[in-house]
Amino acid sequence: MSQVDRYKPYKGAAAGWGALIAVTKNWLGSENAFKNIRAMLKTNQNGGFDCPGCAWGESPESGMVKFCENGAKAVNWEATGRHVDPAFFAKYSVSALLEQSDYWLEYQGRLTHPMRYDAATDHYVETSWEEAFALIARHLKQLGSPDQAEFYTSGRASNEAAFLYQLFVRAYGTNNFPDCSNMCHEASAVGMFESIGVGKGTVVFHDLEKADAIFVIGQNPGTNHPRMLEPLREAVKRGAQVVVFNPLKERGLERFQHPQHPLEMLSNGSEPTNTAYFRPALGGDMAAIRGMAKFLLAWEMESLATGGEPVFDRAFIRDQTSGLDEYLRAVEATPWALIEEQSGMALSDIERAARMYAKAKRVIICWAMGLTQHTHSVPTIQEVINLQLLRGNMGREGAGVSPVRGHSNVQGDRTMGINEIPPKWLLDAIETRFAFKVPREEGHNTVTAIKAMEAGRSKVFIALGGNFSQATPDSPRTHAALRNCDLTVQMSTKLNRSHLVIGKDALILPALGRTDIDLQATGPQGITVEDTFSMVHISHGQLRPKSGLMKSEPAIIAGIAAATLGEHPIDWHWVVEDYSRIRNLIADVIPGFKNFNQRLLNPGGFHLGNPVADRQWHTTTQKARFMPNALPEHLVNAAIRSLKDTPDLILQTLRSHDQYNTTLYGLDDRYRGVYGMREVVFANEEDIRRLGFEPGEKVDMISLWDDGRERRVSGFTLIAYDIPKGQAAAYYPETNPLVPLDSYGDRTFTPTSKFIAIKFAKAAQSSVIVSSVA
Ligand SMILES: Nc1nc2c(c(=O)[nH]1)N[C@H]1C(S)=C(S)[C@@H](COP(=O)(O)OP(=O)(O)OC[C@H]3O[C@@H](n4cnc5c(=O)[nH]c(N)nc54)[C@H](O)[C@@H]3O)O[C@H]1N2
Ligand SMILES: Nc1nc2c(c(=O)[nH]1)N[C@H]1C(S)=C(S)[C@@H](COP(=O)(O)OP(=O)(O)OC[C@H]3O[C@@H](n4cnc5c(=O)[nH]c(N)nc54)[C@H](O)[C@@H]3O)O[C@H]1N2
Ligand SMILES: [Mo]
Repeated sequence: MSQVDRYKPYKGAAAGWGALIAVTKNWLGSENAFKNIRAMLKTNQNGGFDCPGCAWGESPESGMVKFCENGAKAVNWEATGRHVDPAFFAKYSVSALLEQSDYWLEYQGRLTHPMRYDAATDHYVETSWEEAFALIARHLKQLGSPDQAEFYTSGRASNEAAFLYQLFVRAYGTNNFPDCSNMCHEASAVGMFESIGVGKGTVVFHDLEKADAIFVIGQNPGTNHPRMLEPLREAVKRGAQVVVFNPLKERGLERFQHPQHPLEMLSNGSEPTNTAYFRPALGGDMAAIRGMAKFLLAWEMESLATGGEPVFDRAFIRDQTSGLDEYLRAVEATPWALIEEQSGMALSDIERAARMYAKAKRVIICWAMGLTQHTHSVPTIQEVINLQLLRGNMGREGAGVSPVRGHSNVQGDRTMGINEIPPKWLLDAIETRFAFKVPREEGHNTVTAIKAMEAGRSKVFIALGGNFSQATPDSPRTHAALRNCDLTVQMSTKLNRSHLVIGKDALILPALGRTDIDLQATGPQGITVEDTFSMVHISHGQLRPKSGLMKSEPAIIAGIAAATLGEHPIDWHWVVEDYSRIRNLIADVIPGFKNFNQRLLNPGGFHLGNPVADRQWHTTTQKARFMPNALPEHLVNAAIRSLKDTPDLILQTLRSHDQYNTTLYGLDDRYRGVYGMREVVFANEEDIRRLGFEPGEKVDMISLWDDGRERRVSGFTLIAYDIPKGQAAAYYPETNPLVPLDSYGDRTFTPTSKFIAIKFAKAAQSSVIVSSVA
């Protein structure tokens, strides 16, 4: 295929025929077709397993088959017939594997045996579980302080695994919990907690069915939460208003079609009239929403003057909130010109959005990474909440905020105590329940963990899932930090680059996944997860594991804990014989989990409850707080920390349709019309020509950050795309070398992956894989 053939704009609707064809191809390509079709029918069903894809939840009563194209990919990817065993590692040295692409590595199949790195031969060799546990214990015990070890978690870990993990790590003596959510929804948690006293979404599935308007900001559900298309389509059908803020025209948000409705698929989806699509500048949402608030304020003043219909919910504001005056002063003080400049939107569009907002009695605002991966993400999210408070859209049916979570159990992991800044009540509860002391100091997040390893202050890195070396920013720097460790340990299902970018000693520990039958001493076990609506339910794997040597995550953690802690008040092996024993411990320590085991018998699980639903505000003022943040002074300066250079464009890094974070299922991005390639950069044709390039040409991208390091990726094909001027977009993780480690959100440490100031340069060499950066 020529470069030109590889880019063909997609005409269909999201979740239509293209999705069906893709699912079928995926099934047939998995080498396990028939078994997996049976498994798919059990996805998100009572008695079946929770989809290992995204954290979207379901209406508890809906009896439909609940999976989507990308859920099918996730299941098939895990349930592959291929495997990576000792013979594979005998064949390939680590250096040889480092030459392979990320796609190739994971494609090799499931990890089946515990393996230890042998530096003398540069190969992994088989080891026993006992030896592996003993090696970890030896390393951990010889550290000068427990704070010299890092314990990473990726959001697929079950509640049971996460709870045991944090319990072990705290018993060992540190709060170093770098976590994928540091790179994800951290800003939602920080911003919401301060404003309304909870760090999670305030709505449940049924609220989406009641809303008069749903705003979807900085999120691409057609790819990343496909099951969300169903309630969006329902909303459009019943005449509710759907409003999108996204600089890219994402297909799943333009046309609304039922993912599993054949008749509708024939019509190829209509573009309904009760939807609106606004295209802000990157990082411009706070200004846009401030502008909407400014319109609401003007209309409220008018109604006060004329005695007309109130615009604000005055009773709600009086009884439930604090800080209105100061907030309104901040709104008044924000100049219209600054709003226009930062939002990248015409004031007439902001006014139109404000009218749709004000017309709706019940509004839900959803968001994802387009809001959370910026310097000013916390004030942006607080501005979303401010807007909602003006009209009392909080703590009532059909209204609220929904930060749509990423990984299928990332929310549950936090609930279970994976938190580098642990709340006091959690530590107290652990000490009350168990006879040991836990550390009280704050631990490391993802960015500070990388810095500690880089400086040699941390020497052991242990990962419960994920792909730390590729998901994190500043790849060459992060890789050097990992290589600086004495020991790196990965509990994983599939081979990835984090098994190759390693410390002096390294272990691969093969873990069971969501689809696998998890057999322990008392029989097959279920694990639990919490979805984005705070529903907790149980999941039972359906497929026989590829090898008898794989262990479940709880069993691996118990093995490490027992070897490291020796004689201890917790009998680690006993609790994993029957996971209801772990759940009893959870019930004793974590609020909301009383009678945990019994409540799981309820089909669909149970809701954890949300104080906001009862208009209880666990904030410093005991009210919902208006937060009077100022707009950032200058978006671009913050991004490059210097006035010396002006960027050509601002780059956002995002997901294609064929990937799950660093896992690449394929090289296509169907809805954006890209086939068979990932090293592409989308830009506006006028920008491409203004900068002296042609569409189809290859370029290097260099990011601007004033610390004397060059950050460059090479050989990216320029695609002329429908994207606002001044912006570019390219896929993660290939562009992670461009994200400076020190460019992170205020108060969140979340890398600013959606706002990178870049320059283009003529391609220096043909394409480079992130991998070869050693
Ligand atoms: N199939 C699949 N599903 C997934 C994942 C996956 O990789 N594949 N990942 C999971 C995870 S961990 C997560 S966190 C979620 C991620 O879900 P998303 O947040 O949808 O993921 P991204 O691809 O990062 O998309 C960001 C979207 O925000 C827009 N955007 C970027 N910057 C801005 C901005 O400044 N303002 C506005 N208004 N919009 C902006 C982009 O154009 C894009 O549409 O998905 C989860 N589900
Ligand atoms: N530039 C840029 N960087 C980003 C982002 C971005 O938008 N742009 N997004 C960020 C976000 S939102 C997130 S959440 C992070 C994701 O960061 P991570 O969660 O660390 O990365 P994943 O790619 O999801 O991890 C994939 C690996 O997890 C392992 N795995 C899969 N399933 C299981 C399981 O059930 N058990 C175990 N033990 N292992 C399993 C497999 O070995 C697989 O290779 O990346 C962040 N990085
Ligand atoms: Mo995420």
